[in-house]
Amino acid sequence: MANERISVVQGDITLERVDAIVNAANSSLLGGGGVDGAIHRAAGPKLLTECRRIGGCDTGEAVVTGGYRLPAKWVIHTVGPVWHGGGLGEAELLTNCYRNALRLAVENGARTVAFPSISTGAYRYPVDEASRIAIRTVSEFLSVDDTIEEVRFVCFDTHTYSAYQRALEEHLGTQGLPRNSASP
Ligand code: AR6
Repeated sequence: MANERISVVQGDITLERVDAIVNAANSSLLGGGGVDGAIHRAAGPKLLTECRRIGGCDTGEAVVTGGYRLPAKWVIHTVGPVWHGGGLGEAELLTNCYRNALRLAVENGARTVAFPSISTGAYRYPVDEASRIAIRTVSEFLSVDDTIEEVRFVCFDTHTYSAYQRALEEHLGTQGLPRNSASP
């Protein structure tokens, strides 16, 4: 079941022991604040060197680098959309971020992947909407992929954590499948 491979936790993504963590980067790939800054600090300077070599990444796209000093073997950098009110294709771009990041995870053989809440910090995407897109897109991806064993949403603060939990519960509800329900 795709949904049983999705979990929501509260914490710092740089500490996650998964094959790949996803970075909410900007299109320069040269680092920044928020989760991007935390990932670069924890990975060490060689991450920036590799990002510089790649040269940049468009909104909605994703690129992969090594994880260097991180517990994760890979960092998948994706660039979320800046929220401008929803009329500039933000939902589609955010969907592309999750899809393209997971596609790269599969191509590199990652079996466990951790995501932060892309675009809901400095880029101001409303977290209720962003969390629904994140859960739905990952669930759809996992329903046609059987190589990824776990996708973990790592939420930094309580507000974000609650939104993702709610989005996951709602998603399970729309599918009429209670989580971990026993078979009759
Ligand atoms: N672990 C998990 N989540 C975190 C961590 C962490 N260590 N630190 C922050 N968050 P943001 P964006 C959460 O702003 O909105 C950067 O400067 C944070 O609380 O990091 O996509 C880039 O360079 C929030 O819930 O990413 C770009 O310029 C979520 O991560 C720009 O910000 C995303 O917030 C990208 O903005």
